[in-house]
Amino acid sequence: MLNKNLTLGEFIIKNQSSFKYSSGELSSLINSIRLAAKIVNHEVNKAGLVDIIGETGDENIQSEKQQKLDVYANNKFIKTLVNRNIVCGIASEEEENFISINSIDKKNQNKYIVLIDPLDGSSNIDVNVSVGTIFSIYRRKSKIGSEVELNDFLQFGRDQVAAGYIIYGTSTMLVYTTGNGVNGFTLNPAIGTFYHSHSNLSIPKDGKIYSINEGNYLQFPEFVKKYIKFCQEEKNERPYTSRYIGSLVSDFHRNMIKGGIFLYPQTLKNPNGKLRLLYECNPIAFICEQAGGIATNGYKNILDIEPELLHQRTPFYCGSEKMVKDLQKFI
Ligand code: AHM
Ligand code: MG
Repeated sequence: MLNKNLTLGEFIIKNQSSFKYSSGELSSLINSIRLAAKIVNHEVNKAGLVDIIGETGDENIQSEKQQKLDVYANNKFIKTLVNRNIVCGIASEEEENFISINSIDKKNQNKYIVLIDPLDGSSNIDVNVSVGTIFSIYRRKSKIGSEVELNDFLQFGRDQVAAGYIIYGTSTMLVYTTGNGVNGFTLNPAIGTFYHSHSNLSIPKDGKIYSINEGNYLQFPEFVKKYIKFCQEEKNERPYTSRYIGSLVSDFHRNMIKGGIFLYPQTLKNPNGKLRLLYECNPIAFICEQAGGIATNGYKNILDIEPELLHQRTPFYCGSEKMVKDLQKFI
């Protein structure tokens, strides 16, 4: 039952025993993410007032222009997790290589690693449109106490222990799953506390919204073009409408609440798709599945893709079960 007076901190303590591997470590880790999220939220909200919008002049490993807030959020999440000594390794969209905390703290005995997109949809920052943070948590595969290895990060999405996102929108929300349903918490900015606002979130089985960057239409594979036409045709009273923010967290969040499908296909420019498997698609796919939806690359469930690269990309289709199945009929 939803109790809107319950804080995220209280919820984590209350549900600790239902976590798959309950030692308190995962709870502390989610608490650290909560803290960093509040700090980043404070900065995102000041954008426009302080000198934090715009580009840094540098590019990240994906040859994308880094925004000042990208860098700020990346530093805050990494510093919070390192300083609180709560993980053994971190991989980030903004870092070429993963970080092994054991190189910093030789006594590190932690078993979790985190993959994070610290500020997703950052092209929206300068124009006051919602952005988000996406995170994915795994148990390490290598021996506790040793340096983490690439293989600790290249795990199937299916093996995630927890995943979540923060949406810096009209209100700021933290949504996460530990494989036991999806819960959402809304920040009361006056007192800096997240409250349990959404219990056991579920995606409607069918929806009306399709979300895709139609500016790339000519580059889409045939089945995606056909699906878009299917959504646009008037016959059979198909009442579809298009909504696209260009911020994965926001587009997914809306579709999860209202019912819909999000599509980011391969294009000529990005033949493997644009979105990154490990810290964008896998966590969203885990949440999507936990909420009753489907996430696929068109041929394979996202959570069953074997990763080969830290910054691997994939085509991504996710959302309401019926809509994803309708799309797959055109393949
Ligand atoms: P980013 O990680 O560089 O911010 O890029 C990811 C974002 C997603 O949030 C969004 O779904 C997509 O890029 C939008 O891309 P496009 O502008 O090509 O439609
Ligand atoms: Mg991103």
